[in-house]
Amino acid sequence: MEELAFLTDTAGAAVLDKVIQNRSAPDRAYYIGRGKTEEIARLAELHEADMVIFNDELSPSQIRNLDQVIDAKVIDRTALILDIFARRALSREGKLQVELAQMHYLLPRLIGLGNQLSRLGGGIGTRGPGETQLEVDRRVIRRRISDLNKEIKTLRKHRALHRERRERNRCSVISLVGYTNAGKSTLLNALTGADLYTEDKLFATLDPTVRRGTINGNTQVLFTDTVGFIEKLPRQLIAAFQATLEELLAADLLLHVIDLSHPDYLNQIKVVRDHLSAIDEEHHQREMLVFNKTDLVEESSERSSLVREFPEAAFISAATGEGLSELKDSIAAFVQKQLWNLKIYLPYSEGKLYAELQEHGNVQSVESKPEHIEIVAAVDSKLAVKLEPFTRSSNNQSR
Ligand SMILES: Nc1nc2c(ncn2[C@@H]2O[C@H](COP(=O)(O)OP(=O)(O)OP(=O)(O)O)[C@@H](O)[C@H]2O)c(=O)[nH]1
Ligand SMILES: [Mg+2]
Repeated sequence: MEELAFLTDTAGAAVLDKVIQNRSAPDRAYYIGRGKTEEIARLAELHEADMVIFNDELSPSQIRNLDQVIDAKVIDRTALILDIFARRALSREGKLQVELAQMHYLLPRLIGLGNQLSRLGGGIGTRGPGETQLEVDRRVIRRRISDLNKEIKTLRKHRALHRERRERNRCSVISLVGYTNAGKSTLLNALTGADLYTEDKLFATLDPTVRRGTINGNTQVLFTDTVGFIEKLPRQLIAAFQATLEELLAADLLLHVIDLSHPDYLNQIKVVRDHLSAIDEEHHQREMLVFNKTDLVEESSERSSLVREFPEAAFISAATGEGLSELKDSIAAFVQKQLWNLKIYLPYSEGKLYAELQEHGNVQSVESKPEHIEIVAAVDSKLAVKLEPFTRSSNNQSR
């Protein structure tokens, strides 16, 4: 409920009152009990509230029934989050993805909405003979869904090209993931000197961002930042953002950023991990926990039990810079582990390979001997395969 209030605030509305009902199961007709519905109706009137927001997704008929008793607009958690996303989306793809989610949310809820569809700005086609307005509206929405899917697909193809180019550069990709407001964008800024938008509101970031960064002097990596997760993230949004999320998870390393100052951070870890598992079951192999906002909490016995439970985790403050250099060391160590450290005895005739090694290998030393060049380098597996014939000893540090 605290989070719902935060979401409401983020959407630009003021919270007047909160009502909680304990029930063993939601009521089919009203979600809450009939008596509670009347109580809320009276409260809404007393406060002159414009809106009543429920902290779960309501069925179309529940919204309709509640609407008849309560003299204020009734919306659910899903509609609220969709609204925030719609305000936050800046990129073309983000906007299309949010609209797609909105259309999927709207489709089963058209009954009883009457002519409200025009509110969405979607042009309603001419009514065919014998068709009800509802059928026309549904047809318009289905067509819009299919158009949106097509357009998103085209944009995605374009992005795949970017990805290829990135892969050719053989840069490790490190994605920041985590609960919304955990400090992902702040951390990206701290790691790369970027200037991303951060705010003490939910879903400040919606569009994926990539920034180049250098870890400990010579290791080039790409950092990506994108939308945060939340409990009960509307499935329409997950579906619409699926491809973006999959791409994000295709990273070499996932920095799971956690707001240590949030009272519910342990549950937030679980929520994020559940979302990640739904996209990629193997994600935990690449996950590194980063407990952020240490400046807001006192060193406590809780901290030492966290260290015991998550020995690999980093404790940082993206705001003050505390722990950042240790985090960078851990990232560098991880990236290094992805590479093969080779001692290469390269004949002088292999000029092309030598050039490739200089360009893409992390060359540590070069020594010219009469019969060959001795090179010590950390290379990725692709280059390691090519170098195989000229390698005598190699320590495979691959994960
Ligand atoms: N005190 C303190 N505040 C922080 C720290 N890191 C981030 N913040 C604040 O936490 C809020 C959220 O930070 P963001 O970087 O926008 O968080 P995010 O994870 O990108 O959030 P979304 O994009 O909304 O999902 C901002 O007000 C930041 O200034 C930190 O280490 N200490
Ligand atoms: Mg952000």
